[in-house]
Amino acid sequence: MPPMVADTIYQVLSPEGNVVGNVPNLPHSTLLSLYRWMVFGRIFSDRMVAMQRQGRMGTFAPLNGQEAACVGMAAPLKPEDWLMGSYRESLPYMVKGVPLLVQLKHWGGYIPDYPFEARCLPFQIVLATQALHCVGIAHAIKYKKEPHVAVVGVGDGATSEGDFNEALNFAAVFQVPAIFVVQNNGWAISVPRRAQTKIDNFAQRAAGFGLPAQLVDGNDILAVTSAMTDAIERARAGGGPSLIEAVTYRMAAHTTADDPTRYQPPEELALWAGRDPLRRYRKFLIDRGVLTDLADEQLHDEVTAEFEAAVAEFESLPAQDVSQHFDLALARPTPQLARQRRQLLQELELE
Ligand SMILES: Cc1ncc(C[n+]2csc(CCOP(=O)(O)OP(=O)(O)O)c2C)c(N)n1
Ligand SMILES: [Mg+2]
Repeated sequence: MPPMVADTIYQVLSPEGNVVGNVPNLPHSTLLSLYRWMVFGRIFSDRMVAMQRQGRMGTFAPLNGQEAACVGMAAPLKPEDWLMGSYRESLPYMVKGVPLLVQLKHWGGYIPDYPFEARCLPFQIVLATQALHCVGIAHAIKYKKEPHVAVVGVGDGATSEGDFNEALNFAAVFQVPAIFVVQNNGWAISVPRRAQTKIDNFAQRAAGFGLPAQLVDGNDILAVTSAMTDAIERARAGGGPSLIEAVTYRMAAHTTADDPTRYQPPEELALWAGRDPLRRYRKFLIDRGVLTDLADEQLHDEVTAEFEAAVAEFESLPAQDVSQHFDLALARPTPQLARQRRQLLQELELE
């Protein structure tokens, strides 16, 4: 079990891609699959931003720089496990089984049709609420004596929300199989990480609630995967909840509606560029003979083709009936909602 107060950062690969910790015993196919998902995440994020700029996509929250934390939090889960997240967790969702087309639809303004089999709730915009949903689901898993776990991803800023702290307390008191993953990406829009807490790191929060916690290098896919695997196995075996802080960095804008050059120091960006999660893992795979330059090129081509095929499908969909955004929200709409519905339909000349 990890210590109650986390103060050392767990790392398997150095930023240069050298082995500095215990390499998890994973078959080559799994090592490659982790890499493929990370490459997919980078291409997905870059292409989504480009599409938004071209007017082909809605507002999007990029995940550049966070690929290791995103893939590592989801890859060790089994199909029956649950995963909850925010707008920053679209990549973990796809790793868990939410189709790319569903993510394109969600970001593109369609009512998202998440398949139940993926066991992901539509990602939350209201910060930290997903932590309570996760604990509720974990409580149900425990009540039904199922051998599953529920994982939730939240940001560093979301840890300041009451919902997050209530969720930690409930999870610890009821010893439910929940795992909290804090993706500490340095920023909550323009608010720096140091403005969120007076203590050294977010993992230390857990001790006050009676949860074990682990601080991991969130740009090191092997460290995140190992820490998650331990936490999941422990929770599955009845060992209770835990928290993992993945220390990473947002290498892009908060969303396509943000201009980070107004607040993000260029030297900080340069420092983190040297800690790129993809580059370091690629070097490890090449050193181990798991990947070659040629295979990497092919993989990039395959992933790009996969993305473009889904985009073609997305762009051939009939337009979303926007009245559904209102009609599916409340059984009896408030007067304000009814007014907004009318106004939107008039503006779009649909009424
Ligand atoms: C309850 C609530 N308050 C405020 C907001 C507005 N808001 C959207 S994103 C964001 C910053 C969140 O930062 P963090 O939790 O670190 O996640 P990140 O965006 O960095 O992944 C804020 C304040 C919101 N969505 N929900
Ligand atoms: Mg953040």
